[in-house]
Amino acid sequence: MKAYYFDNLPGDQRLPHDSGREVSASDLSKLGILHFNYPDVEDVNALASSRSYKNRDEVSISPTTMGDVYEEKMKNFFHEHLHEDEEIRYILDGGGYFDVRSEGDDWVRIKLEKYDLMIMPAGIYHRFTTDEQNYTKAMRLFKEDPKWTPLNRGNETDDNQFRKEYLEHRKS
Ligand code: KMT
Ligand code: NI
Repeated sequence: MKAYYFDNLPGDQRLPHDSGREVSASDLSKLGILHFNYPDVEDVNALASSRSYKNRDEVSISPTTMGDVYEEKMKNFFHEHLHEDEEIRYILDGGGYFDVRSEGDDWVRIKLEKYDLMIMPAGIYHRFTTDEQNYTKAMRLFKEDPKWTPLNRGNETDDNQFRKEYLEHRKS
């Protein structure tokens, strides 16, 4: 895992876009994001049960596994959105970037590699892209039934109850 401010320069979303300004793990925790590196899946299982996660699935995101819909999926994942649930993502193979909004509404890019696990709070604005490998195999963990419909950012999401709770929580 490595986190830094996105450079906001035009160009392929899969390139690093590293501004050179690093973001520390403690800055990430202020945004409500936690990160672990778990080469042993038993650690993932233990975390899931300690946080009462009951469901999981696996996705393989690449042109080989997705064919024609890959590029379209990439556009959707990269559209800024929030979810009404906390999300756990565990990278099984390949890698990718999650961009999350900082307190000042700048993009912070989080580079995830094999065995990285990230917990993202409900209500945080984010987007996702594969990196130059064009391959992300990830486990997605859900507390209950998968409810990971992306809500694209707009006036309505600014008023969303989970968004408001997230901002309240971030203040404290
Ligand atoms: C998200 O919330 O945008 C995703 O879960 C992306 C795919 S999982 C690596
Ligand atoms: Ni998302």
